[in-house]
Amino acid sequence: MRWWLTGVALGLTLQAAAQNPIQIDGDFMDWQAVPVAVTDPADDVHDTDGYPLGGKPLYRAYSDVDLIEVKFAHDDENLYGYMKATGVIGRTSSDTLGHARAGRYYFIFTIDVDDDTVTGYPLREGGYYPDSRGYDVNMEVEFYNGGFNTGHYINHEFLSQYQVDTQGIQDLKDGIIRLAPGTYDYYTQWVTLPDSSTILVSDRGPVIQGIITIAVSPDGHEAEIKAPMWGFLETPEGEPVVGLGKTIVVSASLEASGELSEEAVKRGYTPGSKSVWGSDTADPFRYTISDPSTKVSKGSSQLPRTIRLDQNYPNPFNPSTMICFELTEPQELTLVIYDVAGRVVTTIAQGKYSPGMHRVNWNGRDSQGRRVASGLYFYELRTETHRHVRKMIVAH
Ligand SMILES: [Ca+2]
Ligand SMILES: [Ca+2]
Ligand SMILES: [Ca+2]
Ligand SMILES: [Ca+2]
Repeated sequence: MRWWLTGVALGLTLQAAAQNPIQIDGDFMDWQAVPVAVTDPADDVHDTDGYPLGGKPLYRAYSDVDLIEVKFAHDDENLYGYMKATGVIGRTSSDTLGHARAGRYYFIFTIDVDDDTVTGYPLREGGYYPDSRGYDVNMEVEFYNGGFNTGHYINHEFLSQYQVDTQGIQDLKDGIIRLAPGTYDYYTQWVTLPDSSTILVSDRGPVIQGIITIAVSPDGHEAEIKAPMWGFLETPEGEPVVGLGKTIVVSASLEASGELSEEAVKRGYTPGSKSVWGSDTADPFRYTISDPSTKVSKGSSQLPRTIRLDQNYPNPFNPSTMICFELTEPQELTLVIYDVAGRVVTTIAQGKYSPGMHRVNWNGRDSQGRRVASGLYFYELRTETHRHVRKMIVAH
């Protein structure tokens, strides 16, 4: 797989082609070539909930959530996040280890996917009081009761619990997210499984290993997360919510219940007995999920939009579906179907195509003529300068 890194601004100069992709393995050599996205002061952890009106929240002595450095990267399919903390990332009290209660710890990347402060919710944390606005979705990991609990996605674009329970739940079943104004309090939270199904989850739920993975360094100070972009689902128009070519704004936070914190010790609490919530957020940064194919070509950032690839119809489908694309100039291209593991299933179009709209039918069979299994597939339209990928679902 090819591999790209992008800094905080647009442009070709920020691409550093690393030799190896990030591995979620608890080893951090793979992050050395990735530029620091943002640094954060040490010892600036604050009370998660207590906001005197217009004032700064209360200080907390809590090194485990004291964020000091953030990095961010991507490849064709995934977003990768890195955080460094003064203390131990993911440490929680555990009732199975004799603590009085089970603690919680959150490793959070909050994303404004449309770079628009009207959609999404405000974050009232960090060094940028009073508000940083516009966050639509999260990719995050919850640690609970001494260990990993879930790596989940969150959509914060609801204005009432009623809206969550009706539209939100239905949208999740349909695999879509609407970009809309939201609040911190109302959200859907889900784990995506490798077969592309989603499970609605809530905090402290059962341990579910979905497609988001995390690894913490042996000393606990560093952690790396991988979140496949397709797990953020699609807009009602069939566009990926998070995808190649988009510019997003990212905010990194650590937050935890703090039964084992220095603050709890300072207050004389019995170890693991009481919550002393604390969180730390770094300044948000803008990040372009550079489309690799537009980057390798010369002067590509100035290229006109020459190709459009539409959502297949019908979708989900059985047994066949139509894929439409439009060219504004003659193009040499391939249209290839991949399975979720990235294996080529079949090539359904190849050669030189004239300007205009083209329709290609796929009969749901691989290159050997065998009917493919139900599930998620990708179709990729590739030319010398562009590459577009969309998802589709075969449902027998
Ligand atoms: Ca690694
Ligand atoms: Ca900090
Ligand atoms: Ca937004
Ligand atoms: Ca901070």
